Amino acid sequence: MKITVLSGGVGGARFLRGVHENLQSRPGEHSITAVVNVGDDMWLTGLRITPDLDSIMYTLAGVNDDVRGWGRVGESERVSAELKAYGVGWDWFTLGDLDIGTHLTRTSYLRAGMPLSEATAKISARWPLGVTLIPATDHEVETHVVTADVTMHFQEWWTCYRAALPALAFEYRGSESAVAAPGVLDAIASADIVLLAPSNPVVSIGPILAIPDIRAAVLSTSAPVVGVSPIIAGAVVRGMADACLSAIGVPTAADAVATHFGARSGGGVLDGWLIDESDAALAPILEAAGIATAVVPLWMRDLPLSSTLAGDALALAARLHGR
Ligand code: FO1
Repeated sequence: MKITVLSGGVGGARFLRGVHENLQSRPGEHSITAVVNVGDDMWLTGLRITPDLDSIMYTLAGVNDDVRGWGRVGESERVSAELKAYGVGWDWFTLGDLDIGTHLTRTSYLRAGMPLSEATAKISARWPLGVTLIPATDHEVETHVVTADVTMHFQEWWTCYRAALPALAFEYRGSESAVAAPGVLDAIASADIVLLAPSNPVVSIGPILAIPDIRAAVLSTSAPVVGVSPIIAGAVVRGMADACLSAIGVPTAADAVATHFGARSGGGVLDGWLIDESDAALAPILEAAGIATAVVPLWMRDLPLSSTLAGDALALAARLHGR
């Protein structure tokens, strides 16, 4: 089976680990490709930082700091202390020493003229991830947040202000002229199943679908497109998606996010959507909107639960494939 997953960082990484674990237990050949958000990316102290690609890579490699949710386990911050002493970088955004090794490697490849997708393939080859990581685009399409007084990089809004400054809008800068990275369109067109990870709909999945040829590929793929709600019982699972959703006028509810993505039969991207048992009452609304719905436990508290959730998503897709 060929699975393609559109994914952000932390929630997406856990889901991808579940997809990989679930396929391990199935007979036959399988491949998983993650099309990863680059909207969080930025240049910092001369280094190109790609948080979502790194969260997924570290998680699948088993070296992620699962307590903090990002960066490397067993990290030290000696270089970061020196950067602070020199007054460079963002003192509220800590680059760990091991993490800087990744950023230096990536930046050396980029400086040598290599596109991000090629640099990512070389860096992620260090570990047997079992998933091919491709950035959505090789263009630097960075998400910026418009607030009442200033427009800032997403990372500053998210990490420095903890999304507490009301966001008026989100800008995916340069998305309209960006193109999919090599391998992305084929991964979507030739997939048996396309999954939307339970990532932030606005700042993780949104920037991916804002790349015109990626959205077109999702709309036209013969594979069923199934998403997993990042909202359970009207609340975000982690992160601050509610602050993002309210900014674009979408209620923080499992059905509202699905209808925001839209049913493919109505020009949207979804054929199916997974919601938590606590949201079971929303299923008829979604079915009426043309989005087939599965009501299953969505909490990914451990790897077995993540694998079960992945299996539920694949089962809904299989049911739809027959359509
Ligand atoms: N998040 C924080 O809350 N504080 C940090 O200092 C921080 C540093 C950091 C460094 C590298 C990296 O890849 C991620 C980092 N993050 C940090 C998390 C980051 O904000 C998130 O991974 C995503 O960008 C938001 O979804």
